[in-house]
Parts: sequence; structure tokens; C-alpha cells
Amino acid sequence: MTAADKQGRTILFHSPGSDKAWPVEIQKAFPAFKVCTQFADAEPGDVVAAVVWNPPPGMLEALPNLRLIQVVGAGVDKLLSNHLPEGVPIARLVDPGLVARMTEYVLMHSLALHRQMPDLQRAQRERRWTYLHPTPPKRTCVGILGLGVLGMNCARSLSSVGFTVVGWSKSRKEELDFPCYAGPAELDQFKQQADIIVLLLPLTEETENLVDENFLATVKKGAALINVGRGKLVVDNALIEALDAGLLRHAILDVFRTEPLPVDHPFWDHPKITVTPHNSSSTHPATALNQVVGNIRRALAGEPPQNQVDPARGY
Ligand code: NDP
Ligand code: OXD
Repeated sequence: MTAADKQGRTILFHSPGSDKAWPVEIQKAFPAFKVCTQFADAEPGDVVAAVVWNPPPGMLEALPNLRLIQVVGAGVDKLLSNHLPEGVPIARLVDPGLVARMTEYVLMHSLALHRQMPDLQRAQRERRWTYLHPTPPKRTCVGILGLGVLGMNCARSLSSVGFTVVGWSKSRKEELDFPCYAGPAELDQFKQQADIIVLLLPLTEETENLVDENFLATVKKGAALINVGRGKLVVDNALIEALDAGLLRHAILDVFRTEPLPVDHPFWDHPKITVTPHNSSSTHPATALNQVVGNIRRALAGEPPQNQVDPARGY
């Protein structure tokens, strides 16, 4: 009997609300395995790989022979906030489709903010003919906090349509064709330049509440904010106060501390806030299946997965 014969034969898929094609396609790729979409249908000791999005606490710890935790998304903050089985590799997705949709969203809203669409829409609602002079995108600096897979692609795309771009990340990025700052000591230099600030950071102990009263007090006056990272990067009250005081001119919010955003939350009808329901981007089997299948095959062969997450780093 080979090592492969001794290992379990169940793949658990737990991602309520995702595309129904996921478990079907995984089953096609692994015909000799049982793909369970319900934890209750799986024999815990037989599960070798768990493909998950926000699994309930305790579920993964109950699988003693697990070899891979594959997240069907890019962010792992929720997953890492659970107790997880020791030593089981965790992989996140780097999905070209997710990158492309996120880039569209950031580009679309950066263009709309650059062309002062919130002011024009307000003027229309009030039946005011308000001529706002259009300016070239070079005069608008889009600052991206988080120059990872998503942030870097957004930066390239924004540059290609003519925006001035600056970035900020944890480690220094060399040889980029736009200025990039690194670490807390250089955050102010970044903020002094950005007319539109895009949050594409993971939620970690270091980034939680980064956009607080102090942060907002030192942004360029009248800057705009786009948050597509995670809701907890931003302190809600501080954001509302900064908008009301005119420190910020508008905020585009796709992610929230509590999702769905509670119906009585003040963000819903704030005149300077645009709310979208965490749909700036999403992962699809058409562009991400190969990576999931490849990682399961690697796990079965005893190899580390692609796009492995470092739990100590938090992303
Ligand atoms: P990556 O891991 O590829 O990139 C993260 C970036 O953030 C890196 O550049 C990293 O710096 C930087 N970073 C992390 N911690 C810090 C810190 N303390 N200070 C400064 N920079 C920091 O992630 P992705 O680009 O794939 O995704 C980013 C986030 O976007 C996800 O974690 C998720 O929360 C969110 N997301 C939201 C979606 C939505 O639908 N709204 C969809 C998908 C993702 P360094 O390069 O030095 O490591
Ligand atoms: C993700 C997300 O992290 O959808 O993939 O937010």
C-alpha cells in the first residue's frame, strides 16, 4: 500500500454562498474522492483537504488528518481569528479574475472621484447647473495603501490611464516607476501626496484601526478614501467626523466592521459616503479552480501549496 492509498479520500468544501460550480468542478477533478459540502456528511478522519470561506469555529480543528486549508478568497483575517489545527498549511487565492475585478472597481471610482462625480450628482439632485472644470488625471495622485497582488495591479492600471500614483507597504519595494513608501515612519510622506487614498491592506494587528482620528487629521485637505480592504481598517466615527469637518470630501466603502452593514448604520444615508455590498471583486471557479486543484494535488503529494499564508505575519 502506498502513502497515497493510506490517506483520506474526502475533500470538504465549506463556502456558503459561493458559486455552486465549485464543488462540482472539484469533484470532476478528483473522481476517486468524496467532495462534501456539509460538515455533517463528512467522516472527520477521512478529510484530507478543506476548501473554505469563513468556516465556523472548531470545524477545521475537528479534522485530524487534514493536509491543506485552502481559502476561497484573498483575505484570511477571519480564518486566522479561529483556533486552527497546528501545522496544516493554509493557502489563499491569487485569482487573476479577482485581481481584474478589483482593478476595475478602483479605477472606476478613482475616475469618478477625479471627475468630481459626487459633487455633480449632488448638484443634479438639487437642480443646480454647476460647471466643474475637468482636469487631466496626472493632477490627481492616487495613493495605494498595500502594494500586494491587488494594490500593485491597481497601481499599474491607474498609472496607465495617466494618474499620478504613490504607494505604501510594509517592506520597501524597489525599482517601481512610482514612489513607494514603507512602514509607519513614511506614512506621513505618503499622505501628504495622496488626493485619493485606496485601502488595499489585509486586516492584521498592525493595520486594525489604522485610519483613525490621527490618520485623518493629517491627510491632504479634501482627499477622498476608497476602502476595499477590510472594514476594521477604519474607525467608523472618525471617518464620519472627518467627512463632516471637510477633511475628507468623499468615501467609497465596500467593506464594513459588520457585514451586512446594519440597516441603522449612519454610513447608509451619509451624503458623502457611497456604500457597495462587499462586491468590489470576487473569486470565480473559471479563473481560480486550477489553483485550488493544484494545491490539493500538492497536498496529496506532501508538497507545500502555492500562495501559502504565514499565520504569524497575518496575511
Ligand atoms: P497581499 O498579501 O498580496 O498584499 C498585502 C499588502 O499589504 C502588501 O503589500 C503588504 O506589504 C501590505 N501590508 C500588510 N501589512 C502592512 C502593514 N502593517 N503596513 C504596511 N503595509 C502592509 O494581499 P492582496 O493584495 O491579495 O489583498 C489585500 C486585501 O484586500 C486582502 O487581505 C483583503 O482584506 C482585501 N480584499 C478585499 C476584497 C473585496 O471584495 N473587497 C477582495 C479581495 C481582497 P508587503 O508587500 O511589504 O508584504
Ligand atoms: C476576499 C474577499 O478576501 O472577497 O477574497 O474579501
